Amino acid sequence: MKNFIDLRSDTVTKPTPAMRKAMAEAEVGDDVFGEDPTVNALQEKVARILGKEAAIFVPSGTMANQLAIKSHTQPGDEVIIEGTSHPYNFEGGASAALSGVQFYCLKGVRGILEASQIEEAIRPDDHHFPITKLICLENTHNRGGGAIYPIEKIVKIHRLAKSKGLSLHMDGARLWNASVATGIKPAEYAQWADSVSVCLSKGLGAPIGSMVTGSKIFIDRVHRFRKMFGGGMRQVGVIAAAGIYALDHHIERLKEDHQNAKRLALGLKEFKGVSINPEHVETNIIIFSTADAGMTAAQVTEAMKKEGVLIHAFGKTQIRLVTHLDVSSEDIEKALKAFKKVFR
Ligand code: TLP
Repeated sequence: MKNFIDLRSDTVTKPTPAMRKAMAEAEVGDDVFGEDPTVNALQEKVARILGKEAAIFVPSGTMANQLAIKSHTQPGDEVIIEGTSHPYNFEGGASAALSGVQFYCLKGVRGILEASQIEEAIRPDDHHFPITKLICLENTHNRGGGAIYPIEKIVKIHRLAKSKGLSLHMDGARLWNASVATGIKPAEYAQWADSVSVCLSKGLGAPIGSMVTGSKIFIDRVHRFRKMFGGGMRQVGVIAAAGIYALDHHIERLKEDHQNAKRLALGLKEFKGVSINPEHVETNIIIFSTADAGMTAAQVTEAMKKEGVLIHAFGKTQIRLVTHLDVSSEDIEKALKAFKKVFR
């Protein structure tokens, strides 16, 4: 949407001129034959960054999560997951349809679960029950307002999973944000999970693309299912080049998105009727409630659009804002002026 300040998601970024140049100049081959040198370079790079044996390029974060779930489970298995997680809420029921698994949903605090909650949810070895096979975590947590999974909680969940013979998948669509905000390297997070998915097309600004990482054997299995799901692509180096460019140039700058998100949250807090805790804004996502302003999220969204700012209504009175590469600090000040008018 031209000339709008777009705070709906960090998925809306457009490739920069330098990224487009890298894409145009990419060497390509047929990736279904494993012959695309740019895809191979990207896969090796991401595996190295996450400290995993292997990585595979896939079209979307949804496919990354679904391939991981499919590769870890058998039909009828149970997957322990947080109730506001992405795979449970925003992937079209894919895990039921494509993997035949059921979710055991737990209530987290801003998306974050405790190992003790998970322990209680693990099924006993009894033929009445489904077989618990997998635990899924989301770092950062989207519906949790970009909440960072504290690493000590991840370690505890990892120990629990290993002691019970379960696999652990981390949806790291925004793991880069967690890493930049905490200084904890992506590989330090990734070492505690059997598989980690990451997105190149959110905060990092690539137009398309996600990765699944894990052991060589696991990624071979993902590769087979990627073909089955129709995710094998041909001369896809043109897109992989954008991912390589993003990893080289757009990770450190996520700090700016986090500062912009904090500024936005602190500004919003000043408006009567806005319920927000700026301390909860740890990365690039802001969630606030309009209930006390006597306005629905849809009304606020409509009014903001008239002011040239796009935002995302998340439920009846909840709004989500996401900062990213294509939103400057000046845009944040403009958005705050628009909110001021709307909440006056
Ligand atoms: N999330 C999108 C929407 O689907 C809600 C967004 O705008 O934030 N994991 C997480 C944690 C995500 O937030 C998303 C995208 C995905 C996976 C899926 O990625 P894509 O959109 O590439 O399939």
